[in-house]
Parts: sequence; structure tokens; C-alpha cells
Amino acid sequence: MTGAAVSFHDFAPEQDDFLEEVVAGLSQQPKKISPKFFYDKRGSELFDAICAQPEYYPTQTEMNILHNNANDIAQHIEPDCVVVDLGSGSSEKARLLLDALRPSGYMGVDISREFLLAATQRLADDFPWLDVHAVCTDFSQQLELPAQSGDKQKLAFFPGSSIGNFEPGAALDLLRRIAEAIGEGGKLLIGVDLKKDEELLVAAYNDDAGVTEEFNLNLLQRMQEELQADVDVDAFSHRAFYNNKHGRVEMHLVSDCEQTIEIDGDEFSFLENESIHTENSHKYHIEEFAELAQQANFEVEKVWTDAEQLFSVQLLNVKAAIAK
Ligand code: AVI
Repeated sequence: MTGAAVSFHDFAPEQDDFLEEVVAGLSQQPKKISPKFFYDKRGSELFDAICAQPEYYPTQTEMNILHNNANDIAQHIEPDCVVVDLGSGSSEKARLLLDALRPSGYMGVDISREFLLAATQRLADDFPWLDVHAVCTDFSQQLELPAQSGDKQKLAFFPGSSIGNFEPGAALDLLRRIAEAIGEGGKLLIGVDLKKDEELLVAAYNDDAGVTEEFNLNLLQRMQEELQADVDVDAFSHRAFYNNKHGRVEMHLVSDCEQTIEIDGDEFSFLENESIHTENSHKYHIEEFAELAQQANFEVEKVWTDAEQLFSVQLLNVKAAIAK
């Protein structure tokens, strides 16, 4: 079925400079590269494959929580709200909620223009009663919403525990930005991965099929292909472990030997076992996340989890401004 046209709002997000950021990151000690560079076409395919690995519990657990509790979630939301899907991608998780929520509008917010337009059009086709908007912006930098949402309640939706990939300070900034964008009366439905047995966490980032390993190493492949970097991908190994002090799973690319790589005329030397830190994935206790939410001007209304308390879906309210 073909639905109504999608309204497109292009805030023309600035493209990241891969070369500049890689050179800056490898010039630091310890060396690092932002996880945002994982997601080229191959990286996005590999991430989808990670989500289907039996060890990577977050995706399926969160989908089950959303599916099983969609009607209860709807009880807490105004029926004609506007869903603001942050990092909407294929909109797959929002689809689990739409029939129960019956919102008046849906705004898919994503940096990837082509992907966003295709996914929102599919959504408009499948939910012809929904007013669908595609908002192209980098919400990790700024979050502007089109005025069309009017006075209706805004329900921001940020699944996948993507918040875990932000350092606590940056997570706070992002939550504050979301609170400001959705305003008083707005709510945020967010997926938050929970602290748990270390073995389960480590296994989730070291799947037996080696998909996470390939996802991590694809960063070096990208550097080779896009930056003509002189780097031997086989001379690096994937490492993922739980850092108890920081409450996060860390991913690294570890040099198997002493070596030098060259990128655009710059040389970067590695000792044997020296690493490039490529990702942090913070895990929270429910009370820790409530504290973070509180600092960002949210209060927790309700938390849904699975029976094993692996993952949580949390509904937060923007706190009312104190009257002067
Ligand atoms: C996207 N993000 C929430 C994933 C995570 O678990 O931190 C990315 C990922 N990295 C390795 N596996 C999955």
C-alpha cells in the first residue's frame, strides 16, 4: 500500500571529516577513534548481524520488552502524541509501538539522508493514518525539531542503549538537549542496558561467529579503502573486555607486533599490544541511570525489564520548570 507523502526537513548536518579525526585520534596517547566511524555500509550491515548473534542479548531483549509492554507503555502516553525516533535507522523498533500508541505523528531523526528517506517512506506506506516526517540532523550535536509538532505531547524514543556509547558527561548533555527539544510535558522512552554478570557482558562483545571482531576490524579496512592508509588489517586483533571501574565494555584494536602505519603522509608507531580504543558501552544500575536522568531535568516514571533484568526500557518525564 502507498501511504501519504513524507515531509522532509533537512537541517544539513555537517559531515564528519574521517581523515582529520583519525589523524587526531591516533596522535593521542592512548590512541583512539570514535565509534561513530564504525557505520559505513559494511559496518552497518555488520552491526545488523551483531544484533542477530545469540550472545548479543540487548536487541532481542529490548524488542521483547517493547512488544510485551506496548499496551502498558501506551497507558502512560497521550494518544495523539508525536513520536520523535532518535537515530531512527530502519524504524524497526518504533513499529513495535505504533499500533498500541496510535500517535498522530512520527518524526524519524537520523543523519543518514538516503536511508532515512527510504525507511520513513516504508513506514508511511505501512501506517497510512500516520503523519510521517523525516528529520535529517546530527542529534548528537544539535536537536532541532520541525515546528509542525505544535502543542502535541512529544515522545522521544531512543532505543538500543545507544546512550551507553556516550561518556557520562556527553550522555548528560545529550539527555539535556532531548529534554529541551521535547519541552515540558514531553517524555522520553529510552533503552538502557543494565550492569550484570561480567561473563555475559564479555560474551556479548566476543560472539563465537566473530561478527563483532569483523565489525571492529572493519574500521581499519575503511581507513585502508577511504584514506589509502598503509595498514595491515591482519596485524591487529579485536579485544573487548569489561572495565569494572568505569562500568563499561571497552572495545580495542590491539597491535599484534611493533609496527608503523602511514596515513596521508603521517606515520603512527605502535608497540606490541598497544591499542586503539574504539568504543565504550556503558552499563547502568537502574538507580545510577535515575541519577543521570535527574541531573538532565528528567524524572523516571516507569521502568520495564525482562525477567532476568538484562535490559531496561525506561519512561522519563521532563520535570516541570519551577515557576518564578
Ligand atoms: C550501538 N551500540 C549501542 C552498540 C553497543 O552495544 O554499544 C554497538 C556495538 N558494539 C559492539 N557491539 C555492538
